[in-house]
This record gives sequence, C-alpha cells and structure tokens, in this order.
Amino acid sequence: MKGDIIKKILKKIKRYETIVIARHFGPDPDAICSELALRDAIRENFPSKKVYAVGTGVSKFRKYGELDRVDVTTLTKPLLITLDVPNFYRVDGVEGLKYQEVIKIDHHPFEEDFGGVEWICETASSTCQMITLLLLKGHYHISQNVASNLFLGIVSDSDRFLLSYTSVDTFQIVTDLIRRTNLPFVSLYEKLYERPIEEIRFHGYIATHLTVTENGFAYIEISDEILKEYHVDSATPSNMINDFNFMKDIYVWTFVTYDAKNEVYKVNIRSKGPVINEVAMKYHGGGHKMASGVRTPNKEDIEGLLQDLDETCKKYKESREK
Ligand SMILES: [Mn+2]
Repeated sequence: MKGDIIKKILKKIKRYETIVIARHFGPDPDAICSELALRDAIRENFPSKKVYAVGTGVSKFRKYGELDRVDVTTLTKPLLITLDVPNFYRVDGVEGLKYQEVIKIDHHPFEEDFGGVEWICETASSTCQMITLLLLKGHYHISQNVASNLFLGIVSDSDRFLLSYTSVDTFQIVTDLIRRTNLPFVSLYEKLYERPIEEIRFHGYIATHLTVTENGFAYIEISDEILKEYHVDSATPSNMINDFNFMKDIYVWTFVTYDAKNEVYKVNIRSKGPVINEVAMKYHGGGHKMASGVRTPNKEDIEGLLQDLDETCKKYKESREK
C-alpha cells in the first residue's frame, strides 16, 4: 500500500517537466527542509526539470538554503507537491498557480482531500522522514546537502527522537540516509540548536512565569511588550514549547503569544496524555492529538480555550486516579 503510493509519486515526478514544491505558512525546520531537500534532490537527479520551492522566506532559515522567487502564475501545467500541511488554505506561495496535478505528502491527521495523490502517514515522525523514504525507494542520488536538510528536519520534528512518533522506521530511515551519504551528522546539531543569548534569557522568562493549575495544566500568555523587552519575535515561543516536555505532574502546557503585526493570538498546545486537538478544533485550530495549535484574533477564544484545556486536564487526572 505504502509502496504503491510511493511508486505513483515517483512516476509523476518523473513525468513532469515543471514542479512546484510548497509547504505551510509560518514554516518550521521540517517544512523548510523537506521543501528544499525535495527540490534539490529532483534538480540533482533530473537536471533538465524546472523545480521551484515557493513560499515566504524566513531569514533565520536561510542557513538551510534559498527559496525560489518565481511568479507561479506564469508556469504552464506544473505538478504541485505540498508538504507538511493538511489543509489547502494553509499552503504558502501558490496563489494563482494553475497546476495540472497535486500531490500531498504529510504526516498530520487528514483534514481535506486536495484532489490528487494523497500520501498521509500519521505515524511518520516528520515530513522529512517521508521524503527520505521517497528518495531511498526511488534510488535517487542523495547529496550531502540534501541529506543534511532531511536529517535536520527529522531531528527537529521528532525533537531529537524524543517525541512519540519516533519509531523503528525513523531510526531505520535515518540509518540508511547516513550510511548512504556518509553524513557527518554530529556536526550538524549546532545548525539546529545554536541560539542567540536573547532566546536563552527568554526561555528563562517562560520557565519563571508559567502558571500551573491544580489539574496539571500549565500556561503562559506572552504580550507584545514582553517579546520586545527580550528582543525576540512572536515565532520564538512556538519554537520553545517542546523544551518543556518533561515537567512532572503536568499533562498539558500552552503558550499564548500575541502577534501584534498580524493582530492575532498564536496558541501552541502540547500534551502528555489528554487528547487536545479536539479542544483546539473547537476554536478553529487543529493539529496532532498531542501537539496542536490555534490562531485567533479574539481574546474571548483564549479565555475559553484555556478553561477547556484545564477542564480536559481535570477529567484526565480524575480518570487516572480511579
Ligand atoms: Mn512536520
């Protein structure tokens, strides 16, 4: 089944001369690295093809590679490949693109059919893990540059193989990738984990100011003023949420960050037990069962969401005590 869909995708990539690769708005390393790695792998294996990695650039991710500046409306009948995103409105950089066919490659729970080939693997640690498997199965030549991005995407999304979707497959695929490319993987960690001192200090701020309820729910609301004071941006808290994975007796933890530029609250939610994506969906958010998010301009939504999450923790705690 999985083999069939991979074959199908490889065939389509072979057939198209123009390919656009896109991922979600507000990319994380998995989204950026899967996009760049797939683009570069196709380019290196099929030099005559025109392959573009689209979407808004993020300066701190420049170290992984450059995105393409291309007017997608001028492309004729390209193949579109979307990565790491379950709903089409969240695909960045494809406005006005008249694609001939679409392939979705994603590890988030299914949300909507894009009308083409859908390769969804909820048990994959990352989209980069899926792309690595695709390239290995397709017997692509994998350069060290491509391997490096794939490795970093997997390490980042699995949080150094700590998160629950890390599996035997993850290790197998990573082993194959490293063996095949002789990747000097230890030296890559700095690229992923080096942080400015401002972020280290901000991490301390979060740890100090987390509110913890008696139900095992921890949360913090971060204002624009605090972001300014610490010289960090509104994306910084999202990148720190997994650093708090091992808080004893806390089941769910949540960061609410006000993004003043877009006038929206960005909420990151993580869980060690209770299912939280259903709560997130109630507020038009979504994501994984144990890792979800919400974006909303309404302060009332935030109050409701925090209350619901606390309530979810309470029920979970009670069910465990029985
Ligand atoms: Mn991902």
